[in-house]
Amino acid sequence: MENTLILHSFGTNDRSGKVRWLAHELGLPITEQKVAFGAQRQYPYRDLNPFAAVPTVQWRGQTLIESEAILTYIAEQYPEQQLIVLPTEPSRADFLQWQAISCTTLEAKLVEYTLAAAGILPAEIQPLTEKTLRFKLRIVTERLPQQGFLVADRFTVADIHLAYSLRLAVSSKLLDWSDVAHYLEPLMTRPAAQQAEFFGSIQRHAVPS
Ligand SMILES: N[C@@H](CCC(=O)N[C@@H](CS)C(=O)NCC(=O)O)C(=O)O
Repeated sequence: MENTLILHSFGTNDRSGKVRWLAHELGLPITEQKVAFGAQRQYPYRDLNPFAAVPTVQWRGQTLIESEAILTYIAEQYPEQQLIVLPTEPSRADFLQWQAISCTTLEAKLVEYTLAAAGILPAEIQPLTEKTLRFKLRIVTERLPQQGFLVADRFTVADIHLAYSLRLAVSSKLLDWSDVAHYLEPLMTRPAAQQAEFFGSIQRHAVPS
């Protein structure tokens, strides 16, 4: 199909989940190409993504890498869906700021912390990053909206990026579920998030005991 997005990923929990969620929001057909762990460092995969990481997307004749850029680029192709905040909108600065907090300030450190906890990366990473992460996550939770979305009174890709980091923070016990439930629960009910199985790793937190 012309609009089918080919998504290279390890599974549902890596950053490809953000692309998968967006694709479902937009109703884009997805063809999944699973990458065995380790194969991302080999050819032919590195012909697609020289940086040896997932996600990689093939879409409309282009190869796209870097999840933040992928989400922005795809969302921009559907301006009527208003999934990004435009330079002409009053909330533009807030939108860029939340994206940067999620993708730059939090995400890489959280992924490393989680992988260290799982024994995939050296255990020393955890004590080196924990204090900073706990501090920054506390500031984020203080700034979360009491209800609704991060910016512009609508769902945007900034919510997808932050939800990815918050999900990692909850599953690695850097945050309590109660700190973020009011923000994440409405996102978890979105059909596209459920189709993408985005919150699978923390679903049990949302089920009342
Ligand atoms: N900034 C990149 C990071 C990509 C990244 O590091 N992906 C991880 C999975 S979430 C990966 O492929 N790790 C394998 C490796 O580093 O060898 C993005 O947002 O796409």
